[in-house]
Amino acid sequence: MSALSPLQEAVVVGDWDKAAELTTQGVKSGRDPRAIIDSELQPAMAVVGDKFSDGEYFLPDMLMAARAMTSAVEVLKPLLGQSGVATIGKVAIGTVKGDVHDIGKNMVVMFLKGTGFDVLDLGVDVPTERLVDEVKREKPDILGLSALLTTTMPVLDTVIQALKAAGMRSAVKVIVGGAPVTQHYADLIGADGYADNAGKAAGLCKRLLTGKHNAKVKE
Ligand code: B1M
Repeated sequence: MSALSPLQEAVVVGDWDKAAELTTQGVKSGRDPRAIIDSELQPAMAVVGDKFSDGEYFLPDMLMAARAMTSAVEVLKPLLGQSGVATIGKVAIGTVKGDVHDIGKNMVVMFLKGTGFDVLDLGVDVPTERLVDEVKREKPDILGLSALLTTTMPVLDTVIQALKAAGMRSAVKVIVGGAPVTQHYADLIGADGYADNAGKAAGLCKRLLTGKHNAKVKE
């Protein structure tokens, strides 16, 4: 990646106060919150991932960067969470068992709320049995599943199989996402949709609930 912006630099080095301050400045100067996420914050986390892959960063460095990213996202949250739109459906969402990554999932939650969805955030490392139980109990229109590791990606399939075994598959649309997940994989496991970013995930959910119930939607 070329030179980092000051905000990206703050995220990459894990300076959470500065990340929040620079995000606040960006918003005050009229920048679109979604553009700050797409063009600055997400690429900064990709740099962090590369540094981890290269052996330059270790777990504590990733954690500090994650905290800086979260403090920046917290500044943007109220701006993205106010849609003023009546609830258009209910989405239960969680990161699958064995996976504690939640920044991307939290961004999807933010965008869903901003689009007008009622969101039940189930958190991270959510056991498959609990996901099935929540679908039975809470009756969401859509179940959103996030997986960030190649080792937890197959759990997306496990959840879909568990829903089938419980006779609940047709009761809920299932959408999947997370860095290693692809449209091809989503099709392979019979998910109803896939999105590669939070904004698209919210758009996908909206389309799934507005007349295209039986069609697979690609994002
Ligand atoms: Co982890 N980690 N991590 N990590 N971590 C990755 C994912 C990794 C790619 C880093 C690397 O090696 N380059 C690598 C995975 C390699 C692989 O599996 N191929 C990795 C690893 C190896 C690990 C550990 C195993 C490290 C270790 O212990 N040795 C460990 C696993 C822990 C576990 O889960 N069991 C681990 C731990 C951690 C921290 C806890 C330190 C921290 C997470 C903190 C947190 O989430 N609260 C962390 C971090 C920060 C990362 C990186 C650097 C950043 C992830 C992130 O937040 N990205 C990451 C590198 C990378 O992603 N390049 C990495 C920003 C976020 C906005 O993007 O989550 O992709 P993302 O979400 C996007 C889209 O994917 C999509 O929309 C989001 C927003 O646009 N999306 C959805 C996500 N969910 C969706 C759901 C949808 C739709 C779209 O529908 C439901």
